[in-house]
Order: sequence, then structure tokens, then C-alpha cells
Amino acid sequence: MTRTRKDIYKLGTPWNDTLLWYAKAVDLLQKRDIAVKTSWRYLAAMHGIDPPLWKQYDYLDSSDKLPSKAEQATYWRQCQHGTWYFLPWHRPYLWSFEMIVLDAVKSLGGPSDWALPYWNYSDTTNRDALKIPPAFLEKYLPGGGRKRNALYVEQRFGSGADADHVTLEDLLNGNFTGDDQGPDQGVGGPQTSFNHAAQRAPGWLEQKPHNYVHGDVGGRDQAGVGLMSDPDTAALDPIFWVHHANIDRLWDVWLARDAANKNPADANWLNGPSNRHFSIFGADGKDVPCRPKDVVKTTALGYVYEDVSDPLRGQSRRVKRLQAFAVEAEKPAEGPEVPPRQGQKAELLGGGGRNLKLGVKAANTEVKLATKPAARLKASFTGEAMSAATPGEPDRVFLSLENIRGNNDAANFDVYLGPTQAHANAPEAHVGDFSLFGLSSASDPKGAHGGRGLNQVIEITKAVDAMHLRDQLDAGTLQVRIVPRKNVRDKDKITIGQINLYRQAAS
Ligand SMILES: [Cu+2]
Repeated sequence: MTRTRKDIYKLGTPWNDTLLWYAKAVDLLQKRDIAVKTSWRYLAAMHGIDPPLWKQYDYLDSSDKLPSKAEQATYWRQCQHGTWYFLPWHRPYLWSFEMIVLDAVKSLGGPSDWALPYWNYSDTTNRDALKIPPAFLEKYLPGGGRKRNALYVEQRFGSGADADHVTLEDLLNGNFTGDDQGPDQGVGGPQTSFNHAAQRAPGWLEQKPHNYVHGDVGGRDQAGVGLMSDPDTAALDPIFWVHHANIDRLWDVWLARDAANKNPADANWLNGPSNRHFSIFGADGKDVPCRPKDVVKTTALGYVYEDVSDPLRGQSRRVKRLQAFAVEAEKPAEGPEVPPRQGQKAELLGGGGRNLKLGVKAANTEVKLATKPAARLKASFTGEAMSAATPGEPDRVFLSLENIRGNNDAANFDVYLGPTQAHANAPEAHVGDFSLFGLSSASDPKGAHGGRGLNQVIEITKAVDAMHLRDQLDAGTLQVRIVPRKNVRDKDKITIGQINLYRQAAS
């Protein structure tokens, strides 16, 4: 029997049978000891655990008996971020959780076809889509009996997702793995080995909507960040699982929307990391094989999604760019002759912003552009290159923020390019924002990557297409302004090690 994962908001709000059984089953799992594999806390620790933080939030007590060190090393702290294993690790992890919840649902007398619902915050036809589904905000189960609702958690300080954090244009951004030499991280994420603390920048889908929704929902208050804001506590919040069900669904949406979208065929991906295996078990606690090749089809895991239709209605990145350009330009762009198209090779355009401090005040810096690469970039934006008749696309441009360190996973910053005193010919351009899910562990000198911090890549092609930056390209410097957007405090000591700008000839 194939089970169907459904849209929470279409099941009925605030309560419906699926969520009621979910709440009752979560309550049951939460009563189990942390050393029991099918307990709430064991499952959350498989994603990540930071004992002092768990103690601070009353999820761990000195009387708790933990699994052995060896067992922890096998099953705990596995979540994959900043890697091409992000999607194929979270999928079986979710499946394992769903099997355990289903088992609990059945033991409580619930339906045998129960499936994890998903939170589709990107649904523009639903005016409530951005809000946290209301059943997660109720302290008590319905019926007036003042029975605890296990879906409610105290340490959840956001109220929902920002509209621009859940747009799905990143599904347009091409292949799964991106460009290993360049800044394009791919929809699925860059090639790495087992990668618990992010080392490379996240793939497009991991960055948006995944990372943003973590920070938007978790948020922060005086005492610290919300559970969802930090990978070491995120899976303790029952909303984590319906968020990830949606991310898992978007993987299928991306595959279904274009026959050219394919999972990696590389044995290094299909067989999973060689340095540490994924350790996943079923409802009986017994290990199950879960290399990426075992989980590429949801039907092999017994479920499908209610809806994997294309939210972008078949649009391609190239056509979208050319349309936007035609509207913007009115007149064709001037420039030298179109040079021959180059390969996919990425080229460094310039760098700057060393050890830039981020805080409650906007941070300003400059990226110096190298003359020849900047000329090549400009040359790709001629009227002819932007014509629908010319094959390929003009260059894509990426801003890479490297070695970001600090200790606030919920922080979120906006990035602007161009002169601060914007004027009509050269308006300042908002090119995007970045959030810092995983920042504290990536900054920990004792961590897997020696505290090198997080990397974030922001594609700024749109702003370049809109010619907002033309004057700056001529001047040889690009001004970058980083403005706090939410959950930012000076004492979180957030810094960027280096900012680099890349062009990528997209043939
Ligand atoms: Cu996540």
C-alpha cells in the first residue's frame, strides 16, 4: 500500500485527523527514554545534538542514560548540509521517523495509512501558507480537556516564513551538483564526502527555502535561538518534520518539471559517502540500507506526494532572463562585439571584504574587479547576446561570502550592491539575503572543519542583467552593503572572512 503525503493546509485547519494522530504519536515518542532508538530525542539527536544546549532547554537531564559512545558515533550527528548528500540523507531519515510515528499511530488505534503531511509555504493560492500551521501553535489538543498538544513548543520564536524566502526560482538553477570548480552549488548541492557540518555553500534548494525557513520559524529571543534555528536542536521541534517533508517533495518537483533534471549518475553519490555510512533504521530499530541509490524513488519507500506539479509552469532560466532583459533594456545594450562563447568555466572577477564585521549597523565594503574578467563579463551583455535568436545565455554572476563565523544561527542579513547614495542611473540593488543555519557548529574550532565557518553563495545575475551595476563594472569596484534583517545582535560576533565575485560563462 502506497501512502500519500498531503498538504497540511488542504487537510483542514487548525486540526484534522492527520495532525491529531501526529500530535498523539509525538507525545508517545516523547515519553520514551533517550537511549531508545524510537524515542523522540534519539531521533532528533540523529540530526544533531549539543548536550549543553539541550540541557538549557530542558531536553536533557543529568539523570538521562545516554547510548554508548560507539552507538552515538554510528547513529547520532548525521545530518548532511552543504553537500550533495543533503537530499538523499534527509529522505531516509524522514522515512525512518515516519515509520516510527506510523507504528505509534497504529498502536494508539489510528489509521494504518497515516503519512507525514507537508507544509507548502510556497503555495501562492493559499493566503495563510506562510504562517506556521495553526495546530502547532495550540497549547492543548482540541476538545477542551486541557490535554497537552505535543506539536507546541516554547522555543519557537518566529511566526512563519518571509514571502521572499520561499519563492521557488531556485528550481530553475540547473543541474544537481552545480560546477565543482565554481560558485554554482547546484540544486542538490556540491560534491563532498560525508558532511555533517557544512563545509561548502549549500545547494540552491538547501539555501532556499530550506535554510531560510529554519531561521524564520525558530527565530530568537533574549535567551537564545529557537529550536528550529540550529541544526543541533531543530529536529526536536515537531514542525521540523513537516518542513523537511516539503523539501523532500521539492526534490521530486524539480525532477518532474524538466526531463533534463537528473540525479547524479556518479557512483560516489549513488553509493553514499565512503568515510561514514548513513545509519538509518526502521520502526523495529533494525538497520535498513539507505544509500542514495536506495532512496531515489519515493515509491520504493512506500509513499508519494499529493502534488508534485511545477509551480513555475515550465519556465526556463534563459527565457526568464531574456524576457526580463527585454523589458528593462528598451534599447539594446551597447558594447563590444560578442566574443566566442566559452565553456562552463567559472572565473574570479574580484575579491575584498576581508574580515568584515557584521552587526546591528550596516557593514560596507568594496570588491575590487580584475580588468580583463570584468571586460569579458560586460562583453557578454550585448543586445545580440541577449537576443532570443542567440543560443545560450549571457554570463551568470555570483557573490560568494566565505568563512562566515559567529554564534547566532538565526541571523539573517540583506545584501545590496551599488552606491549607498543611489541615484537614477545607478540605483542600489538588493541582490538577496543570507541566513546562517549551522553557523555555531561550523565556527567551532573543535568541529569537523576546524572552525572555518560557513560559506554562502548568492547569485546576482538578475541585478547584473538589470544593468544596475554597469557603472560599477566600469569603475572597477563594486560596493557591497550588508544590512541586518532579523535576529541580529552585535554580541553574536559574526564576521565574513572574504568576499569573492565570480562570473560563469553559461553556454
Ligand atoms: Cu533542515
